Amino acid sequence: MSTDGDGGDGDEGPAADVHRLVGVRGLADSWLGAEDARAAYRDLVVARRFDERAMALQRRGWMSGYPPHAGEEATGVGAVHAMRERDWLVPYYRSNAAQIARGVPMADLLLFRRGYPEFHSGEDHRVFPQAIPIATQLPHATGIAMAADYRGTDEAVVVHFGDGATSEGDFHEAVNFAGVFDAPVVFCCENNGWAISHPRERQTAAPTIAAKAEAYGIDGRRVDGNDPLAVRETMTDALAAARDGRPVLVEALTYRRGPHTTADDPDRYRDGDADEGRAGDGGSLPDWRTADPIDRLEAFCRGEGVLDDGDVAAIHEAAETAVREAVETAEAVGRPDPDELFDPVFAAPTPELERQRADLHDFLSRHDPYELER
Ligand SMILES: Cc1ncc(C[n+]2csc(CCOP(=O)(O)OP(=O)(O)O)c2C)c(N)n1
Repeated sequence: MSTDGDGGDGDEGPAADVHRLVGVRGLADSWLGAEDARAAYRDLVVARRFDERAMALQRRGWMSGYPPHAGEEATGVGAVHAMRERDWLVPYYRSNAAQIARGVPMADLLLFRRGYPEFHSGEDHRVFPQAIPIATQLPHATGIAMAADYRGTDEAVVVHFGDGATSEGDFHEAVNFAGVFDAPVVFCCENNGWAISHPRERQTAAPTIAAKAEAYGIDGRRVDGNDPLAVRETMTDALAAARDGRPVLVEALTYRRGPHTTADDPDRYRDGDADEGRAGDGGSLPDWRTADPIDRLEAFCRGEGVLDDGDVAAIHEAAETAVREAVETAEAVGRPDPDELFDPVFAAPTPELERQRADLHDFLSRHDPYELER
């Protein structure tokens, strides 16, 4: 697939450039099988349930903030299902679904949000910590890929980021380096139509995010980001190319349904009804706002005879149990020590850091940050 995204006639237009499976083909027209579809469904359901419980935990003051991913699960799940065990995942703050699919304990993800720095990573699963600053993880991903290449391994790297991140200098440096040094990395952009209050069409004048690949001499591809099977196909091809020294920029089209984070109120800057085709091109592509990845995959799997009522009920029940146990594990850990925020920053703390530590202790002596906890 090319980076072409600026219209054209008939099948040459942007819609034709978007790789899809659900709603377009059957499993018989893919190398994926019944168990692949079931596995994708299981991971989507767990990730959605995690998101719902995490939102509720934040609302009752258990953690200070949370960036929901409802509706975007398929991009992370599909990408992770394309990875090999020894590949590396470099996530950002909206990548919980990818991390869960990769095996990072859900309790750890919750405890990271609770304020425990030691619970931020997934070393056992070759998952880096979630990047909170925009795009800083991209040069890291290229560096990890270059290191894997120098060491002569066959490992590749998948890095996730939003559409807003593609406007950062770090994006340019990371993709440029990857192109020049043939780094085995796949840049997987989760284009959810918004960067907080900034809509996609104000983010870049480029016709698509994938089109940006051309400037770096690498391949750019677009995929239905609400279809984990299409994402898996695209990412599998992209990872094969990356292992061959040809990095790829993948643009997964999806939609941020909820607020940017629990601190955000999207009603102040967007009108859901007028938001049609924000991530896509209008016309023949699904409406990303309502094309729910779970509903779509479930209907697809039922049609393929891959899931029935009993399977669906069992998968939802197992997800409920897994998330409940993760929440119980996290809740049992107690409250983090605020000094842990400062201790790992420098070997010897700077005067400014000590001033900030004193300010925090002063604040905590006057306010109870856990007053909402029940
Ligand atoms: C370097 C940096 N600049 C600004 C911010 C504030 N910020 C947090 S999220 C965000 C928008 C990011 O949007 P996008 O990359 O599209 O990802 P999304 O949140 O939509 O998944 C911004 C500007 C930040 N975290 N880091």
